[in-house]
Amino acid sequence: MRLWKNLLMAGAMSVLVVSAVAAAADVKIGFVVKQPEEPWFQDEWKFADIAAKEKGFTLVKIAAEDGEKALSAIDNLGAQGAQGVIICTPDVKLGPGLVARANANQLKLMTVDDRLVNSKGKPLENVPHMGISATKIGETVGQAIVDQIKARGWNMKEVGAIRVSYDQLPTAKDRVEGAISVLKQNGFLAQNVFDAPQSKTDTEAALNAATVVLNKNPGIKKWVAFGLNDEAVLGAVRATEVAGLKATDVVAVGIGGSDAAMNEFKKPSATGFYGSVIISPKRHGYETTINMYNWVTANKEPEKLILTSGKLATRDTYKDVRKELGLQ
Ligand code: FCA
Repeated sequence: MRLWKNLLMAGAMSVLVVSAVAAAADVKIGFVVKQPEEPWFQDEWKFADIAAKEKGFTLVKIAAEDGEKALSAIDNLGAQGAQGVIICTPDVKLGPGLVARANANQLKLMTVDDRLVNSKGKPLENVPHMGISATKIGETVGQAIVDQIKARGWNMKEVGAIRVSYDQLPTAKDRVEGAISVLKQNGFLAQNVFDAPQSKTDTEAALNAATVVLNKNPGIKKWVAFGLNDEAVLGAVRATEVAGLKATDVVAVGIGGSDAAMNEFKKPSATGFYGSVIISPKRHGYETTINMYNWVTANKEPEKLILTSGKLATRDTYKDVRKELGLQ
């Protein structure tokens, strides 16, 4: 009797296991990013791939550099029979359009990094989102800069700041404003903060924008720089080099910690790129994808808003910080 019961149980369990595996193999999830050439997004994809492999589902990676491509990526995923999509959109104002398109294709929608907004600029709170705690991370950038200004014995009132900006993106604005608030609290002069608006969020656009600021202010000999990511800040650093400033006269702190920053730290001598607040592509790639998988397979809806933290790293500490964050 006991034996029969055990055999029956075992049989039932194997049916369960087999059907769970079959379900995973049927799952298809899209991961759409706005800038596939940026190391941060490559890392996100890498960690999303790890999640897909672990659970045995298909991950479809799509690059969407503009709104048109983002919308057709959603249609494409729908046509392929995908059940969910995670997107870092090239334009957050596409929000309602993307939601409508995802609904029409019966796709569950989550956003990563950049949160969708409506026509009034308010976040679409119903779409589950994982972003960074932008203001706080910006404050960490500001504090690192203030500490270096003090360590180098500079007169705070004579220092200029390049604010590499992309204000149409709320997370970008929050990051730079966080940095500025800490600078001001420490006696940095508001009139010495110069806006360098990027036309797009890459190094070249930042270099061009920062060059204008430096050319307009030849009287300022010591500079700090910050922006939404490492690429933006590296553009400002390159501009200071072209302008003939020495690395010791520049304190620039980025956000990201992917290869863009690591390669700079690996250079034989220090540049003006003093540090980067390392954020977690593992959480943004792996965890978002697992959350979507659980939503698709177990109807477990993800938290509406998850904000991740960051940790300052310099050329002296980045190896340890990366290890600590599980990024090695
Ligand atoms: C935005 C930026 C990226 C990265 C991400 C977390 O999407 O453009 O570089 O910082 O937020």
